[in-house]
Amino acid sequence: MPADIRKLDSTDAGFREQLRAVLAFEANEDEAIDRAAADILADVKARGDAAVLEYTARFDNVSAGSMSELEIRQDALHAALANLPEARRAALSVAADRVRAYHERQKEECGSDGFLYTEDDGTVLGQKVTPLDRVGIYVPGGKAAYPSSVLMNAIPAKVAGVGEIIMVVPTPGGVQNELVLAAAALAGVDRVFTIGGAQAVGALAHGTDIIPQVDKIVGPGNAYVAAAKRRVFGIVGIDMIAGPSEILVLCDGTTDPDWVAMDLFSQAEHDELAQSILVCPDADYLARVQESVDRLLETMPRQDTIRTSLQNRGAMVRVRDMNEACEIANFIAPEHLEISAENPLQWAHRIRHAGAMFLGRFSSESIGDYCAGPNHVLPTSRTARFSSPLGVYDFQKRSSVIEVSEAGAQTLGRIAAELAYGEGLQAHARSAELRIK
Ligand code: HSO
Ligand code: ZN
Repeated sequence: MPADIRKLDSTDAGFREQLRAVLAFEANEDEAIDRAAADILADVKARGDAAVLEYTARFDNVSAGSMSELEIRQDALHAALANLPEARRAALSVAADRVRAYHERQKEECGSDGFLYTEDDGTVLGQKVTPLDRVGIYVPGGKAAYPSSVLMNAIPAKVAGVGEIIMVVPTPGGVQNELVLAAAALAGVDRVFTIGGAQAVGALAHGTDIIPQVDKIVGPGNAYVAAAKRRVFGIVGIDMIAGPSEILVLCDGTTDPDWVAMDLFSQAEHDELAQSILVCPDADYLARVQESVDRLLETMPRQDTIRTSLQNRGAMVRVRDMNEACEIANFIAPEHLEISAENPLQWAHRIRHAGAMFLGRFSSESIGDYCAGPNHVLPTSRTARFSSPLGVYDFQKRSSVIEVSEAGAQTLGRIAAELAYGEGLQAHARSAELRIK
């Protein structure tokens, strides 16, 4: 059965409206789910481990007498790594090394040592950068349990210098994902608990007798996890609430259509709401990609998910030229952007909004998903207009440093006092004035 992908043409009068309709996505902030998450959080806050154990028994069908039984110790994590088939272990460790190397470079380039400078009168100003003390990483269980995401979340935290990394991963029916545990070992995760859902988020946010309270929770999860993360934001930091994954391929019509079709599939197979869009100036080429889609789809184990995703949210857009393709990319601000073209750099210069850019026909998004090195946790749902990939900087914070010299206290003190009187704040004014000779 072929996939009926929507076709758009930028020369059509209603094009912008049609494009908006393709992009429209209602984040399902279901009230009932939010209510349920709130109740679970309150219960976990009040009753700690006992509540988490009860929910784990109810939702994951895993019974334990105490929370300590749900901790997977370091030796078990390392055994999972050692027991992997050789090729899998080698691939995972190359991926981990490359992700680490990239984030180490990121740490250097982002000036993570902060800065200090001295003014003429001896006043010193600066910024101190400090890694977070303790971070929680949520790893989904079941269908969307991705070992690669363990690497992508834990390694930048480690590189940033986070003191302790606590991972939670539900194990429905008690089934552990060995590759997830192996990835935790490689990434240097400190402790792992087999809990999930809103109860795990609550445990990390509030702390229990056994589970340490963290300062920030990162990682994707289902609607309950997302609702819980939203609710604990402020008590702890959170990363982002990720929407379905997206790819936008800009193609000049010179790439093998099968390659492009498979790139669209690679996103579509994630879930039925994932979005794959192809933009190209050549109508014949689009038709050839559609042929590839129809032929290759039959060969895919996840063809039902791919077909539904392509039919629901996919599109092929014919544009006037590659300049217009770039303009559309900036409007869409996709999570992943492939520029599958000759001389991709000439187009990349025009791109302002994209979570990650894959340049040239050899740069498949899938390589970026696993092992290129940059992070695969990226802004979705057009948030690349204002946010960035997960990185070392998400696991650090900054403090301002101010050391006013005696001479500085004279000049700055007068300015501060003047402004304080203007605001009617006497104590502020006097505090500055007392230091003036
Ligand atoms: N494309 C996903 C990441 C992923 N792909 C994990 C495979 N495993 C979101 O960027
Ligand atoms: Zn992927």
